Amino acid sequence: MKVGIIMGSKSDWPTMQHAAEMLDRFNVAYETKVVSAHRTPHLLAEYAESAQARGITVIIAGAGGAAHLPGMTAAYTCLPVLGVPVQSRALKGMDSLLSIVQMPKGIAVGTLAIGEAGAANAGLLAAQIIGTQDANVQAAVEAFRQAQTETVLSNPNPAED
Ligand code: RP5
Repeated sequence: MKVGIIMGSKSDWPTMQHAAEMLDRFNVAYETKVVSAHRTPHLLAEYAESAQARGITVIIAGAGGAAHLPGMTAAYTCLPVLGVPVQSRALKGMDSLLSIVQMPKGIAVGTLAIGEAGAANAGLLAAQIIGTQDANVQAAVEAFRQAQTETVLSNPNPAED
């Protein structure tokens, strides 16, 4: 089982690499590719339509501005699509967020937060989805969460380093 990480531009990679890093943490295989909804529309259709046959089970799609990529990808495949709004310069990612999150009824995109946190959580959510079918991945996610909890509990004083 593999995750497909796609993004509208190479300039999205500093954000989207956080999804890849999260998947690395859980030993989940993935592929990465620049696929633009408006610059390479035929490639987008071909990528999304062939994804399942290539062993992909979840697609993470990140884009900024008028961010059509996650919605158009979801239109071409029944695989779950997780959308990451990349922070734009002009509107700080509010444009990306609203254009990804406001999908009309009938085609679903799971929208994450703007920017790095959204990309990291997209990787985490993809691992959790895969974890429903893969006990090793689920155990790795549980261990990650346990370590996170322990870090907080063992550092209760906010004024201490
Ligand atoms: C979108 O336009 C991309 O997802 C990117 O976030 C934004 C800017 O792209 P570049 O002009 O940097 O290629 O398609």
